Amino acid sequence: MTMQEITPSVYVIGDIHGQLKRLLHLLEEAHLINHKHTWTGGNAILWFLGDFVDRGPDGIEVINLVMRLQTEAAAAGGQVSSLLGNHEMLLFAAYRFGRRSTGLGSSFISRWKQNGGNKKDITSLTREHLAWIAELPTMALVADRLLMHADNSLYLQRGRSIDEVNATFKKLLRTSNALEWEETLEDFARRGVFTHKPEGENYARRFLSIFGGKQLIHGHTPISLVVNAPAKKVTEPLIYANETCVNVDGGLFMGGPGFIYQVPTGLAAN
Ligand SMILES: [Mn+2]
Repeated sequence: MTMQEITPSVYVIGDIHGQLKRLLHLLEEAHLINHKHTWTGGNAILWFLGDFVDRGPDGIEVINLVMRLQTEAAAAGGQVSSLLGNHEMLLFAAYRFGRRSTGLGSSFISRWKQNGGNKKDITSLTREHLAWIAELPTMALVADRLLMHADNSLYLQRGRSIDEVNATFKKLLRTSNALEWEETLEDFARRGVFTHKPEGENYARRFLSIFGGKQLIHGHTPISLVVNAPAKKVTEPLIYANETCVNVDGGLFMGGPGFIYQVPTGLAAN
């Protein structure tokens, strides 16, 4: 057996925001599912970077699909995993705290609505979904890539290793500390920390030296907004900050066709 046969392919996909049809199309195109939407990816590894819900029509259906594919992929020797996005937290908080306000800003429900909250998502949210969301990691190291939802500095403030950051978020998702929730939602919404030159690259390198990995892969910020092009034209990731960062947010909610990024084997940036 050659290395190629035993090394599974690694795929990463960014923010879906309720665009179930487009996600199904992309997964079929990549031969990760068949026309019956069953996992056909074999031992492939597929990572979602979070933000399944809000801004689009079928957020919970997207989560249902991912949960099912997770089981099917595992049975086939593959893997489907996901990070926690800020929109999963927004929905979770709207469900948990409702009209409550901490005094810092608007209520959790209005914050969620302002960020594209879809009533259909909150009414079809079950305890199983909430339990699944509460277990999602916030960061992961996969094939020498540091995966995180957002191009945002909050991770650094919440731990000094991937395990620490993940533990901090899991703990928060179990608590009813509304103020802490609100502060985290506020922080999590920020973006663009790796974009500015030359500080962006230095910042990315700091992330990689602290958390590990040769390159950082994130979503959260539609590529079309960064490059100032229509989302419809975005069909590939944006590699930037001297190849230390890869943005995979295709801006599906803005009408982008989206894409699945197959992580190149071998080392990318250094
Ligand atoms: Mn996001």
